[in-house]
Amino acid sequence: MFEKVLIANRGEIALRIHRACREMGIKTVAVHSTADANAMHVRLADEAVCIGPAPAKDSYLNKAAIISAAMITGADAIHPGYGFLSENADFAEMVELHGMTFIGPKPEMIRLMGDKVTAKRAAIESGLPVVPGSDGDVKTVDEALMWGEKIGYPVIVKAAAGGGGKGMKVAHNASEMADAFTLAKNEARSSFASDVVYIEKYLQKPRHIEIQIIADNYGNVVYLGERDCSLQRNHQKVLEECPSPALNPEQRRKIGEIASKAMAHIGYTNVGTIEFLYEDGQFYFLEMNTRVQVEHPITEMVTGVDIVRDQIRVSSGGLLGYKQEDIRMNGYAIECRINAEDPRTFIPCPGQIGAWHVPGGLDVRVDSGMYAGYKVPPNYDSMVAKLIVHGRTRNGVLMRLRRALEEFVIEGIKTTIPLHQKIITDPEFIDGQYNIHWLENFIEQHKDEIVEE
Ligand code: MV4
Repeated sequence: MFEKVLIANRGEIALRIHRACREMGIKTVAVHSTADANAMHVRLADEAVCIGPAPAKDSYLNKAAIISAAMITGADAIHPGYGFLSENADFAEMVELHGMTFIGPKPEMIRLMGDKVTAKRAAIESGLPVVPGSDGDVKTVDEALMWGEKIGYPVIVKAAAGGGGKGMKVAHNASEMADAFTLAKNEARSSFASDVVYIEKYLQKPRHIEIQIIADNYGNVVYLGERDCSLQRNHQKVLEECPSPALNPEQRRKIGEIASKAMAHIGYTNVGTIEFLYEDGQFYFLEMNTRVQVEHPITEMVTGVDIVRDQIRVSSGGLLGYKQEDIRMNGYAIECRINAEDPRTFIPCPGQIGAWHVPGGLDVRVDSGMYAGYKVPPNYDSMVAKLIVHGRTRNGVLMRLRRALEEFVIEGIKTTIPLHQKIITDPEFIDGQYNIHWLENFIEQHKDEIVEE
């Protein structure tokens, strides 16, 4: 097992990793920017190293500074968390070249899944269902038109290097294809290093359902159920739930087994999430995330598995220690992402937190790096807390969530708590009747009713 882990991240995930390390008897090293000198992860860690100024590119994305900090403090592994360098294959390689362990999958896996075209090819080869489309990159408008005829409209043109919805354009018919293709290609070129694009049938009302998997280096792969992440705004998840209200146990078992088999076939190790679009009872592979995700706690609450602890264990060469038949889905869990934003306009509201009181009680978990008096810096993501609520039934969870949101006190900054309060009292949401477009329509229709107390 590792003796010392450097945590190459900030905020709640840095704390989450620190906590797992502490419980495993592992020493921790925090790294931080000058803007984060007073952050909780810096206070709690055994050691802390300032790695640069506030802009992420000079600190949390500064590979050389992070590796130097790890070498100087004698860390034997680096945990990248999510975002920042977590899916950077070059960084993972650099960590290994310096004789340390990157807590994540092998660099080749990160690279394979980072390119959506190669990821889709690997998905097909390993038996995952995919959206019908071009089997590789599409180079010209004529070729794009050919695929449009073949698959049938509407189609979507996507950047191979894509993510966060960038470089994505829908063509509803042949006359829209030239523009969609050119726009997607140009956006891909300016947002990423690559202008490679591919084409898929456009699904019009899918849900976003993802399967959590964990695998050790000895061929053991286990799936930990799914999360429904359909509630998004501008490709930012807002609320996630586990299990999905759209699946029954049989459908869950089927897709879970397909996902596990595919990961075993690819030789994937560590934690990972396989994203699917789900429409009319069918799953379609979308992409794979090769990191621990923001919403991993809902899976932990339902399965009882400590995902970050087990990730660290398998990274150090340990056995997973349980089999698929040991995993039981126990009840429901929902996570609300609470952001320092205006709940109507979503404009970030960094600033000093006044009063800070978190809800508690049975089956209520708050993951946050905030505290009373803390100054939320303007340089990073606006998420200030994750409220995760568990219960035996989905209705019970919604009741408990309503209570917990009411109990939450955050003064001094605006937050998205009122948005969550509005969402969870909506009849369609209560019925579980939603898809990836539901939240944006809901906000459009109800924004005047989203009010702060
Ligand atoms: C799609 C799609 C419909 N059909 N692909 C958006 C982000 C990127 N990772 C993939 N995305 C989509 N791909 C096909 N063939 C719709 C989306 C999409 C979406 C997916 C998941 C969650 C929210 C979304 C919001 C808009 C579009």
